[in-house]
Amino acid sequence: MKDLYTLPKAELHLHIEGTLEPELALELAAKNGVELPHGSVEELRRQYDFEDLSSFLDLYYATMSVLREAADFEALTAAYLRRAAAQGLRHVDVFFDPQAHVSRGVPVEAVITGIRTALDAARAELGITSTLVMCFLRDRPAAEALALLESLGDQLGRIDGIGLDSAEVGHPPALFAEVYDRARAAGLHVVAHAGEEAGPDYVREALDVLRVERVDHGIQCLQDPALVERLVAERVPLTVCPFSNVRLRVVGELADHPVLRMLELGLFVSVNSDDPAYFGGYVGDNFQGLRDALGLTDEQAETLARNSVDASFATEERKRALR
Ligand code: ES4
Ligand code: ZN
Repeated sequence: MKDLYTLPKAELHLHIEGTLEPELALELAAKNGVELPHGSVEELRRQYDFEDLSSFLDLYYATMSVLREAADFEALTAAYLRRAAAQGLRHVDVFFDPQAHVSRGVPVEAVITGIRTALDAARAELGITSTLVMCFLRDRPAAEALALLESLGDQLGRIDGIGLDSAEVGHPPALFAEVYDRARAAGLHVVAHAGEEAGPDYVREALDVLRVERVDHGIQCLQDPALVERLVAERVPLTVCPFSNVRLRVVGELADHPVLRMLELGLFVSVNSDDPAYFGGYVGDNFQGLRDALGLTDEQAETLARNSVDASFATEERKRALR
């Protein structure tokens, strides 16, 4: 059987703030004089029993308050990339949530500089290529997202795409139509979370109104056979996150996860870790979990890895090298 940890792959759905392990969170809290509600590694980890997306997001936003300056974002990203290399990752499209930092008084340039410095170093040091995708928080006003995008100035050239995340239900994609129009006009890649907790309508709206290139999660498409047929026909990539879905109770247990069924239906799926520090593992761990719970075959693993490269924002030259 193949070693799923050394199988070369790409990660397309990874929130860099979701890679903040308790040890680093506490170290940065002490350095920056930030008080966390949970004062030890054990106490922090005990909070990782989530009811749903919203209960996770509360802890996620609270814990990331320890990130204050560029060096913190660089340390966070560098630590992730070392783990990513050990999980067989050769390319990553990294998400970050600028509004969660700007709203605490951290300048967006500090966030981008920190993350980019580590991403650029990883190219030479770890052989990992990357792009950077700025996500907007859908539970904040679209006007705020638009204002942030418009205010980027020089920083716009340091990001490769935009995404849409945070609490999904009640915050449909169409609210962000103008933001996406501007981003596409600026030549940025466009993706959005849709069909994680909300239903097939959100997936359809992300495609029709935001004209996304990939759908993050998307697993609720299974409720709608006509939508599945369309996603197959249009070869729309779905960035599926098995551990995340189980931890956030979107799916009962890993043995019930539909990702292999989705593959058999002809959907263009990849396997991703979402917020690996919170959901029990990194991308190789997700692959291994699928083997243990669902009997993922070597052939299925190779298809998933190949899909991750093909659906990534790596250059065509890089994709060829990784196939
Ligand atoms: C997220 Cl799992 C998930 N869903 C939506 N938004 C997010 N931000 C970070 N993780
Ligand atoms: Zn996500």
